[in-house]
Amino acid sequence: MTTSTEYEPLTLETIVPRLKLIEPVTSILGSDTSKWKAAEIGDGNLNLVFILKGDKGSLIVKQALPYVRLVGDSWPLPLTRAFFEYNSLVRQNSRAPNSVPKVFFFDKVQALIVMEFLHPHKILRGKLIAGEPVTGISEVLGLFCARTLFRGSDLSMDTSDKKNDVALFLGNSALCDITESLVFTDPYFDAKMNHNTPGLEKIIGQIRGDINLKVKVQDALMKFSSNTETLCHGDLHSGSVMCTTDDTKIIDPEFGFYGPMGFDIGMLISNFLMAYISQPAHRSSKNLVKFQDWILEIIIKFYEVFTNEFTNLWKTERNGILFPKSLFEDQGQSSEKALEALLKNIWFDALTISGIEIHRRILSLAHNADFEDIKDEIIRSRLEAKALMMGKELILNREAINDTNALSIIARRFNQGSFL
Ligand code: SR1
Ligand code: MG
Repeated sequence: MTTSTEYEPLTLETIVPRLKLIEPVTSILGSDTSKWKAAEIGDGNLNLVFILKGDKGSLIVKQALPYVRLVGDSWPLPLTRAFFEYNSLVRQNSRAPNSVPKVFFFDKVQALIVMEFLHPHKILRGKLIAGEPVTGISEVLGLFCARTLFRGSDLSMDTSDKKNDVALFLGNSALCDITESLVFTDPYFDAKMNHNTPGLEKIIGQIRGDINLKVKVQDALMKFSSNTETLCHGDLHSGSVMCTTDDTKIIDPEFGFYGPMGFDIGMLISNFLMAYISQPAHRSSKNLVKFQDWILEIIIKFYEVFTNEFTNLWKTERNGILFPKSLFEDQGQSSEKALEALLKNIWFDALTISGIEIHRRILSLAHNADFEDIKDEIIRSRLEAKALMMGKELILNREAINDTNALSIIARRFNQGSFL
């Protein structure tokens, strides 16, 4: 327990006295608290994040603030998001072992999670900007998505457990509200907190003026808000993945919610696509093509691993109420067509989400460093224009994009194109 029974944000001065009586903390750091050193390392949009080092080891202490850190206390946000992050981490750890940080301690009142310090891991987005490849990343991400999405759904879970969990996670409505506004709605009108690179106005006009596009985006929002297919990570962008040269972990599931299977997949793919399109601003021409090719290979391999593992789980762990073996295999009938149709739906949902995520990262409040770090506004707007147009294509013409090879061809086309 921390020393205070009422919520109080940690500071560099209070973190040691407040955590020194927590057994899991002392057993990892060592009991000589005079050796403990703390540093605040949070650079995300929402929370406080400290690293705490002792003579025996190190830990991460993450604490929710009662407001959105990016904006300040004018935008209150419930502390309960730490509870949902903790519960998501527990489920992800059992469904996709070794893919998320270990949790050592959770304090609901303090909205505080003590977890494994991933070292020498770096945020994937930074590595993509720096041109640093990661071995095995597609496998980890593909297995993580297949296992968490399949095992968190009615394909696998006991249906009353699933319904109770859906009810629990409905409480994370404030975080869903952020996604409903910032991701699905704000990019498509002149919302208050929006900002964009100068020069994009004509393209923004095209996007916001396209009724068909807005209808498709709202269809996707309807699925997001109403379709409780599975427990999604909820914010699976390249800032929620940490890597070394050969290890990958998934972090930060505070946006956890029950939603469509394609949501996490689409968000992840779009972050690789944005990394791909933004590369010319970060690489010399000598290394550019090779690294861009690597990013597209990652998308292809990730989705192949995802579908293979999802298929494997379909065959071996399909014990829920959906597509039961009693209706197919036990009748001597194949369930392959059902699987194929489900995977197709997931893919099309993912393409739509990819397009939307690209739009929001360039037009809404929270932008990506992939583009935001480009100092020259002319270069940035040219690259952002390619991404915005590609996003539009993914949303409007998804039926023509059958697989990741077709998606790569489209990415290459928009990378070559000029839209300003
Ligand atoms: C106000 S929060 C902005 C964004 O940061 C988080 O990582 C989510 O992506 C959210 O949309
Ligand atoms: Mg986050």
